[in-house]
Amino acid sequence: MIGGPSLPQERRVVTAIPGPKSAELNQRRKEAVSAGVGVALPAYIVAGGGGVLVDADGNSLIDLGSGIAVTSVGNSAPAVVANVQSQVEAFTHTCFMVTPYELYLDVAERLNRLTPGHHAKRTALFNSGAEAVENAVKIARHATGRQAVVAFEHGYHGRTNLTLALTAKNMPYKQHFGPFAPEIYRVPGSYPFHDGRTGMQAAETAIRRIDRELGGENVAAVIIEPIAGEGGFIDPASGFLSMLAQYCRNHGIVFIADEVQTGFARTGDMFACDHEGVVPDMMTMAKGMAGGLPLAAVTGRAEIMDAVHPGGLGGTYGGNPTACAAAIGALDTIENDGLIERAREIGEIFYSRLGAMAEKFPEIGDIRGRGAMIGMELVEPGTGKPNAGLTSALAAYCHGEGVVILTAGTYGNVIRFLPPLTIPDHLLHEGLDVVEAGIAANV
Ligand code: PLZ
Repeated sequence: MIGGPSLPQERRVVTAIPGPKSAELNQRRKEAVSAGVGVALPAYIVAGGGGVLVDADGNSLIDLGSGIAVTSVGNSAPAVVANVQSQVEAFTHTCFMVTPYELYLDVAERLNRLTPGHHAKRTALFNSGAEAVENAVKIARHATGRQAVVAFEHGYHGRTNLTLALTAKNMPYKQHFGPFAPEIYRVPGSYPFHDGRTGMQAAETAIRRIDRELGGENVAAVIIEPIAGEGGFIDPASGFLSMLAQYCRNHGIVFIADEVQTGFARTGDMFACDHEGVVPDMMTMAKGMAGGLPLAAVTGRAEIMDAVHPGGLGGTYGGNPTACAAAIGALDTIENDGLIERAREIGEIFYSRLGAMAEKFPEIGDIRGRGAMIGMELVEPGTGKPNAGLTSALAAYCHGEGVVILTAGTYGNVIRFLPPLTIPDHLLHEGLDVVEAGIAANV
């Protein structure tokens, strides 16, 4: 089946979801795939494009998740497909560390130009968000000669050993997987809905903790997601990030923005840092960069990135030529199709529709985020306690009705919306109609 934007842009439910063919495949999964790999909605996909995913039973689902913020340019975006096709016909792999190729340079130059700040920059390419984060920490430690790394409450940075140490939440990520990498310290971030503090107050608390417990001169890096993703789409109060960045500058600490989830037009800016004009020393990127192919990057100040000895960074597949070709296709699509603007429009639709729902349902405690990265925190009316039960019931309802939505949050009580930026308005509205009916059916 051919996917891409020419797929009919409709929700079409022709069987139970998952239907009989998916159920059969899911049985095979249980017998072949480790039980440790979870699945949110076992509808097996055969095609995707625009704002839909088509499953093995012929259901057409509205995609409000983009495979966790990856297919921002839509599945099988034409420029991604064309670039990948011509690249796989030319050559599929040489290993950049053995015999290099121009596409890697194209991506590096593009990222050096697109990321915030006009200083000299360098880039290194990897395969996954976690691998980018690992390398960012390695580079920061090497460049500063220091060891301590500061991460935040509700932070998420991956599932490898070092990145699990940086990740805050135990279940399901860390449970029984320790011991974790040393020299990682966690401090409170800014969570306006819960802490009620201004950005400056929250930053002062974090900075006091760093000063008191570590001493700024011992810290190699501070790593933060400009909007916490897995932790619950937590948008820090304004001023928080800039004050933290300033503290890092004053103490020679490498300020790393983990834009793996927020990057590449998702938040209505090319990067979430752009919103407040924050210029990080280093940025980690992946997901939305390559239209669905696995590619990740670390871009940072030239003097930090070049501090590492030649041969100190690398990996067999990092910057794979096919993934680089896909990235060029995805970045062209973002720029040529005005997807940054489109993310803002999508955000306006979400805010107006969810705002109207919040008037009716006291269970909607908070609506937050930017652009096409919108979270809805569900609470128990009266007490304001996290309502994880309603959150999972709502997700299950939407899945059954052919709308793919994802949950998030330290307390499991956030519905997060991450539609492809190519989704048409009518599907957004129809998806939100289903969300509204799902809340009404479960309160
Ligand atoms: N940093 C900010 O959001 C990945 C995780 C899904 P990888 N988020 C999705 C899951 O349950 O495993 C993520 C992120 C931020 C780093 C990562 C890690 O990126 O490509 O999954 O390794």
